[in-house]
Amino acid sequence: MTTRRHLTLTNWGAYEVETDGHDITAVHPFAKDPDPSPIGQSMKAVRQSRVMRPAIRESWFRDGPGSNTDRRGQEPFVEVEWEVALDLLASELDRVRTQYGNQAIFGGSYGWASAGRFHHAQSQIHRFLNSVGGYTYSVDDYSIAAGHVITPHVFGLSFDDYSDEQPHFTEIADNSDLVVSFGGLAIKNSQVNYGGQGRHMVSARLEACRDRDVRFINLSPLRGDMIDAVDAEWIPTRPSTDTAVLLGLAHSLLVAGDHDEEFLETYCTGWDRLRSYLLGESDDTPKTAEWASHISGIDPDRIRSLAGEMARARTLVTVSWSVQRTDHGEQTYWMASALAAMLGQIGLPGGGVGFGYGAVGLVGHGVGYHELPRLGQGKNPVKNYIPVARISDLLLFGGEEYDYNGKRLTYPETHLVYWAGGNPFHHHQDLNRLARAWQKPDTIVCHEPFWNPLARYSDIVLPATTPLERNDVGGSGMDDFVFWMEKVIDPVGEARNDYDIFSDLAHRLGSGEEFTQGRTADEWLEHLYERFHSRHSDYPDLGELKRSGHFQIPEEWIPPLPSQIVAFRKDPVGSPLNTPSGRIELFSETIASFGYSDCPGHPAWMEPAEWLGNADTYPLHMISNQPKTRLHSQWDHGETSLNGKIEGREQIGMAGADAAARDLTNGDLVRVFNDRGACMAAVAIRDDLMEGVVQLPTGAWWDPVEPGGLCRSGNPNVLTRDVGTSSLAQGPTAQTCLVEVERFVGEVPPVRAHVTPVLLAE
Ligand SMILES: Nc1nc2c(c(=O)[nH]1)N[C@H]1C(S)=C(S)[C@@H](COP(=O)(O)OP(=O)(O)OC[C@H]3O[C@@H](n4cnc5c(=O)[nH]c(N)nc54)[C@H](O)[C@@H]3O)O[C@H]1N2
Ligand SMILES: Nc1nc2c(c(=O)[nH]1)N[C@H]1C(S)=C(S)[C@@H](COP(=O)(O)OP(=O)(O)OC[C@H]3O[C@@H](n4cnc5c(=O)[nH]c(N)nc54)[C@H](O)[C@@H]3O)O[C@H]1N2
Ligand SMILES: [Mo]
Repeated sequence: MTTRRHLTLTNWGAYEVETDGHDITAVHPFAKDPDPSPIGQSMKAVRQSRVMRPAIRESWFRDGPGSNTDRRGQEPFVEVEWEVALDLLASELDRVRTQYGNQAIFGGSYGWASAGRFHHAQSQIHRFLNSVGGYTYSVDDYSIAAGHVITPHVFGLSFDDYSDEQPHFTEIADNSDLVVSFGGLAIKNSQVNYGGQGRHMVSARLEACRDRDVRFINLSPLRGDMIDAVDAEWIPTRPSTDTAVLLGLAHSLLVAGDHDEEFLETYCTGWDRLRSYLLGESDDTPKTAEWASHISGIDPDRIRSLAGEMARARTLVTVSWSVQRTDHGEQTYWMASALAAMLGQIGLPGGGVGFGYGAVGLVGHGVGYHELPRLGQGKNPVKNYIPVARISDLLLFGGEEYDYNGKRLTYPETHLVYWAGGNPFHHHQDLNRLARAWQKPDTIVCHEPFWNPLARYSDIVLPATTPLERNDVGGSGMDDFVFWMEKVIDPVGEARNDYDIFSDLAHRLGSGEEFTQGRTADEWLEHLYERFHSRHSDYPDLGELKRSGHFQIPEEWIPPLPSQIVAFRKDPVGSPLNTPSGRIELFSETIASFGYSDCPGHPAWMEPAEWLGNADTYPLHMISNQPKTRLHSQWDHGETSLNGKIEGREQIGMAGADAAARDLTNGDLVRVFNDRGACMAAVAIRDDLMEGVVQLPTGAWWDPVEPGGLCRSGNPNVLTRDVGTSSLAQGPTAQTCLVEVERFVGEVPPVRAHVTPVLLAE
């Protein structure tokens, strides 16, 4: 038996994948990666739980669109020939667009899909749907929706542009004395990056900061959100109370006279309004350290002393993405920015405020954006869109109006949902609600490699290849590597590339030429790369890239990151910010003019819908953070993910006292529940978790015993709330969630998450 090795790139790093021609026999980390992710080992499961042939839900197949939609997820599938599936789907797409218009097709199709510049599923589906007349799309993301919407109001920069400008790690090591981190800087998250990365560097970068005596403080419910190597001080903080802590720090600065009045007068607008709110003049509640302590559980003396330490050092306030994935999540970023403004260090090296360090590997990397080959997506003639996390509302409330960032929008009526490269039954909150909303459309289509819950809950399931089954060029615009991703094995079963599926559909719907431009997938790769290479002739050509496997872009080739904030600091009049006032907006007339009761004109504390301050029926706050052993739901059936489970269930982290109060010990199977749903999990007693908080990672494939029933595998999204952050951003609020945990009694149902559904012959 001969084995071969092929280099590939994933969203969690690069690997050399070894195959005997059929199976994947070993996965070796990329030689240049100092800190590879264990997630890659799961790719050995490439043949497991696969969708082998096109499959159509039985009622849909027999009785047509809209039949027994309440049976989605329960019924067997009929396996059909590709030609049959594509004919049926093409005529259904045509029916919906003709009868209702293209806005009746929801093609937002949010999700991380896989690395690879051409076979990127989101690019493919959007290009295809545009070519057939368009679709209702989605804006923002699940990661940082509130951040995306609030940042331009405050800094006049898009969130992404602000993130590019915020101090990068080398600058922090060289200049910062103190990093005060809300939500920490979880190293497991930095193992992942959208589009991939050549090297995992965040641990090394943090160690460099430590070697330069940068002091770290971790305000978070989990001590493990900061690596041990930096020896951070952990200040346990109740979830969803960060805005109150930030206000308490701000008040402490103010009453001690430690704030930078000159910065606030010169560079900001609205300081008078925020000041009066801090002092309680506008609402009779001074935001004292005691007030913040009462809400957050942090000692008031520590809040005061920390404020003093921050004022007397070069301080960077960092806020993780997670802390805005919460009720009123906009306020955390706005208030962190306001606190940084009070410290007067915004625009100074290593000072100010930054977001999402460690959230993905390339935040704070300091490498400027560089171009890579990319596939054009065409133009979408449909103007309807939703903030991405309003998917259930879209399906439930077609025709109804809602607020979003100063606009009054209307949900269109949706008749067809089309997904490729994402998993709503992973990413969305309150899955039982989503499952009810999911019954509304006539037809739900997905391209999936695996029989995951999205595939199970679709009507038409088309088997897609994974990147291991195709050639591509890989890389992310912020990384300093480009990869040739070489096909490792032949497509599993009858799986086809998203591109080939869409090409055949486009031909059936009259847009074949527009979509394909007469090229095969491999011809597209060559075409895109050649076009890129004609502008960047110092890069290797495609032949050379194929031979070498990867190319490391020399640092001096990469354009420097922009620095509008630094320019503004130097000359606030000559280089104003792109806000209405030209300054940092501590009060926003624009936001105030929207008149939202859940998002006033300056940052404010508003009690979250669910938190430890109102935890009566459900006494525990559940954090559902990103899994260490997977990327979201991807490769949940692979070895790294399975090794993290106990008897096939996710582990729920609990403080010793909370476990003891429920007479629970390590490994016990429990039922985690609230009014929205229930799931099983296995107890893991942890000393790095604050009391009253439990932690259940996302990503287990949803596995309900019956519609609306107990999820056997431990998907926390059966418990989370599906309500937007506020009328401003309408972002997801997964972290705002109370639960109770009890010992599981009765017969233990076996996990069925990775089992293929019943498949019938035509
Ligand atoms: N409770 C809770 N929920 C959360 C979060 C949280 O913190 N707490 N975080 C949220 C966040 S930040 C995010 S980004 C989302 C992530 O949510 P998603 O991005 O939707 O999750 P993934 O599991 O990455 O889904 C990708 C899907 O694409 C499929 N796929 C991979 N490659 C290909 C391909 O080439 N072609 C096709 N057709 N399919 C492919 C995979 O099999 C997988 O099913 O989850 C969100 N959900
Ligand atoms: N291994 C792995 N890495 C990933 C991903 C993955 O699936 N797997 N997903 C990637 C994606 S899409 C994204 S968007 C990023 C997300 O990056 P983040 O949003 O930063 O990640 P989380 O893991 O959700 O949360 C990080 C920590 O925030 C803390 N936290 C939660 N709520 C609060 C709060 O209210 N206050 C405070 N102070 N702390 C809180 C929790 O202790 C949690 O461990 O991660 C990326 N990295
Ligand atoms: Mo995300």
